[in-house]
Amino acid sequence: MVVKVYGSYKSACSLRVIACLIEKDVEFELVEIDLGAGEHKKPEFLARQPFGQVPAIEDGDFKLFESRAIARYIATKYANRGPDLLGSSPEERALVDQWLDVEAHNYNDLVFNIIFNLYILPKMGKPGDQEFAKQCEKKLAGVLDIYEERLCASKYLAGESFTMADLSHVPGTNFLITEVGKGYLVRERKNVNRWWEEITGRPAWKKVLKLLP
Ligand SMILES: N[C@@H](CCC(=O)N[C@@H](CS)C(=O)NCC(=O)O)C(=O)O
Repeated sequence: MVVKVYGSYKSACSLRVIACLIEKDVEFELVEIDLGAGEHKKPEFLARQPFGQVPAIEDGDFKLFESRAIARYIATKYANRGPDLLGSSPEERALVDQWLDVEAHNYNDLVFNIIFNLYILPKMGKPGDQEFAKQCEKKLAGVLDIYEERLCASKYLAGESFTMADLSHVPGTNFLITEVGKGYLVRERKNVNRWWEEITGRPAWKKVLKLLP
């Protein structure tokens, strides 16, 4: 069964799902939603995702939205295929969940606000809020200092193997580096840099990069 992903290669949240599908070697088809044209706010898409945001998926008759929930669903359904992204013992699973929650609640918004104000708004011909972006960068540096400490003690965020917690960070951070030139936030932290090289050097992420416009 081919999983249909309603999203965009320009969206970090869609890439989170696509990276997971590729890690798990699950066949998928991207149904491109044109964000520039506001297709995600039209009734047909709102029937899939009532908040008007990509991505959403269709796996046979089963429909789901929210990128992290989708990624967890795929990793659970295809647990016996590819790397174990969720952990096997209750403790391993809890650590994956802990760092996934950190990504969702302490990391993602800061990255998004920097990209939104320094890249997306200017691209739309609107001035971004430079001061707000600066404040977010300062807070993000503080979060990355905590990551540096964690990654000094373990190879990956949730322990010694690559999991969903690491994968979930990749698409947004990639945009932060490539579109906004904030790679120094990673490079200037020895263990964060080592981790970043490791998680973006994976064959699955290299395949994602080849799909990008
Ligand atoms: N929590 C949602 C967030 C989805 C999200 O923010 N999607 C962005 C693209 S990465 C989007 O659709 N933005 C357009 C909008 O919010 O109008 C998820 O993880 O799926």
